[in-house]
Amino acid sequence: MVLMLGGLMVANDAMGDRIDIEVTGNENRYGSTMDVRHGSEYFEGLGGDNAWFAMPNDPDNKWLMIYTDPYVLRLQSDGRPTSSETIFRAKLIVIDKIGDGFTTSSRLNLLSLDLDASRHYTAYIHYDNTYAANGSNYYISVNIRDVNEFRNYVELPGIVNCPSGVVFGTVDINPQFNRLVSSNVGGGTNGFEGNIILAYDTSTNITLAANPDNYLSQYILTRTDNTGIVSVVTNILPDQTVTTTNIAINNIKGRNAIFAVYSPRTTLNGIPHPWLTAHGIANKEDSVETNNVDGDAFNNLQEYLADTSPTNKDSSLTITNIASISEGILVNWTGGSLVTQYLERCYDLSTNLPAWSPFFTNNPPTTTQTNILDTGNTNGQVYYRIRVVR
Ligand SMILES: [Ca+2]
Ligand SMILES: [Ca+2]
Repeated sequence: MVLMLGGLMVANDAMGDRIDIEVTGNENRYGSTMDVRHGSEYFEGLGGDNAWFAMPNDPDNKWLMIYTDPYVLRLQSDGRPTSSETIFRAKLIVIDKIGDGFTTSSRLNLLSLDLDASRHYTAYIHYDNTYAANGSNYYISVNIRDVNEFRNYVELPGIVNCPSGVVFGTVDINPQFNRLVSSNVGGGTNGFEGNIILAYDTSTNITLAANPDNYLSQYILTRTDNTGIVSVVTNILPDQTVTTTNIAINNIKGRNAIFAVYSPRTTLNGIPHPWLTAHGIANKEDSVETNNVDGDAFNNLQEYLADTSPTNKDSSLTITNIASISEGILVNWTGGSLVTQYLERCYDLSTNLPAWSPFFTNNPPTTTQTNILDTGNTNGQVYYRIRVVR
């Protein structure tokens, strides 16, 4: 009787005889014993990997087998912590006691029972070209559930003249949890943030909601399908109209991630609505740009570009004093703190394009009052200006 206790069965066809290898759990050796079935016979408790050499009833003295490294285990309840997502690797090896090299057809059986409903199991099968009948490297990734639904095995290229003990291929089984990871940047919240584990092939949805004065400017949905193929869908929403949306994520059979970008809404020329709100200005129409709330010499857009306060007339980008002293010319100005300021000079304002030349860069954060001594002036008459870049 074949006992299948919820393990992974791996098998190869050899010379028409089928050798099935069932890997199941055990409490003694990292939860492992190997039970072997050859044809209709079944052998239990052969222990570790080297027990294969002693396996009875071997009519050809040639077997294909799965060698496990570093130890055999079963997927559902092996010796690893239940949270483990480490990859299980099986090596494909020929055991050939005759020694003339092994030539055979080959298939890999992936019979799985009682798989964890919250995981997806991707098998990455690699086949070395050295002994492959088709002369090529072979690589395929399959979803074990899908293989089981179809016919339980993956047809592999045959092997030719493969010596005993040579690893001619590998099977990496990746038992990852079915996750949805949610994150964002900027002013807004996702329906949840962090990551959750979902049952295989279920669906969920997530709400993306921008804070007031913000909008959803972009979201990226990354999905890993049931064979490990990653697809990325990027939605860029530049028109500032989407403040809330609901994203449905259906048929989750792998890792999924949603990343949202919430950006400040802005006026026509770029005043962020949160900046207006922070200064107590309720008007968010484009016309607010040319308003001058505090009555200084600058409108709201100019105050934003200089990072000065639109509600304080003493806060503005202004040269407050120019004094000629023995060491040079001292220039004093006021301004904001978050923009780059360039102190520039020129010697002639009579042309259409005065030749302004920067000679001092004030990088943010800047002090709101700055004094700079110009020792590079080469002319009797000189003009100064402050240019800002936000
Ligand atoms: Ca003003
Ligand atoms: Ca002001």
